[in-house]
Amino acid sequence: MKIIYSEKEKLHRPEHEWSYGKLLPYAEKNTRAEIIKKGIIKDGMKNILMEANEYPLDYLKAVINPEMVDFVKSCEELEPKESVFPHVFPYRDFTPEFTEHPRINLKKAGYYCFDVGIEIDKDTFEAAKASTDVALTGAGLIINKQEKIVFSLCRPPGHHAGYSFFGGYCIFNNAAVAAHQLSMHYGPVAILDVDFHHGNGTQDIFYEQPNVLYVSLHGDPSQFYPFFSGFDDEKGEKLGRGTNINIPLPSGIGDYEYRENLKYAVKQIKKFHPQALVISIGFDTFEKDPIGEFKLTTAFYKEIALIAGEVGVPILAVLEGGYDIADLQKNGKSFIMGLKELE
Ligand code: OKP
Ligand code: ZN
Repeated sequence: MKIIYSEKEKLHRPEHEWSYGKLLPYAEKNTRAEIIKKGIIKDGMKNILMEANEYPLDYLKAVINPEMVDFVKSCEELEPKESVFPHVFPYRDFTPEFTEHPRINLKKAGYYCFDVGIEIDKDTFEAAKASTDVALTGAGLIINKQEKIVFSLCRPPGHHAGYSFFGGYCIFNNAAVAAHQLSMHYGPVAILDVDFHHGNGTQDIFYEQPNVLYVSLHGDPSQFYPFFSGFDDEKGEKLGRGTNINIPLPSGIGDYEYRENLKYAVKQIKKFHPQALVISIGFDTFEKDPIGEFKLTTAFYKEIALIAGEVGVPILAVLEGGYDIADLQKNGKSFIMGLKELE
């Protein structure tokens, strides 16, 4: 087993996010991945840590709109105090393709942005790219048959970022970029998303793809972010019909109810016969998380790994959310202990 990290991920550190008309401190702290990494060192497991390699941008552009990737990269030229934090969102039926409307001021209008929970500055690209490299390095170890179990400490997270949009703290979809590589080299891949929120970006990227199954357990979108996506009648389209499974859950559920639903999800994944499993792991399902509204306990994260392990294929776990900074290290460790048992 290996745990992948990159020091560069910390570079992206917005100060604020808008939430229901209030300007709040940015909840997605830049130390999130590092906190889990420090726990590994503290527990004497330094030997399983590995720094990420760098991959060409083509790996991202295989599943992300190349124009959006280039736009985020172009933001490296912003002034030190300048940032892209739009409050205008051009509607897509007016501007279906940016190439046809090249006069749009992308740094002002949130053309690629779907919410006000993200801010891009000159350091964002480097950190977001590093986060994707962390996921790709993990996928590489599995593809080359060097490892069967890998945990990529990605941050910023990725599952809200789609083919042509970013938002919800997510810039590039780390899990999707990695899953695509796995599917190219390995055959069918399943993505199990156990973050509190629905991964609308991951769903978007694979919605018409038959070779990647997306299964997500999340707070019911009629009540929780992202509000418009994650309902159980979203099942995939065209060749991807049937390869998208959403399991919306009510607020307040604990280990017991979650376990039942997770077992159901794993059963559906097994029927798909994937050759590899990507887990989008969010710790915002924790009982003390300031954003998520489930009541999972620390010990349960180990169980999540063990239940997912029943699929019986190589696993790439990718970090998504988890905002209770005080307990993130021990929740991360619990999950890692489960992964270790799968080896
Ligand atoms: C990202 B991930 C609370 C507003 C929450 C964004 C939530 C993004 C979650 N002030 N807005 O899925 O953990
Ligand atoms: Zn989340």
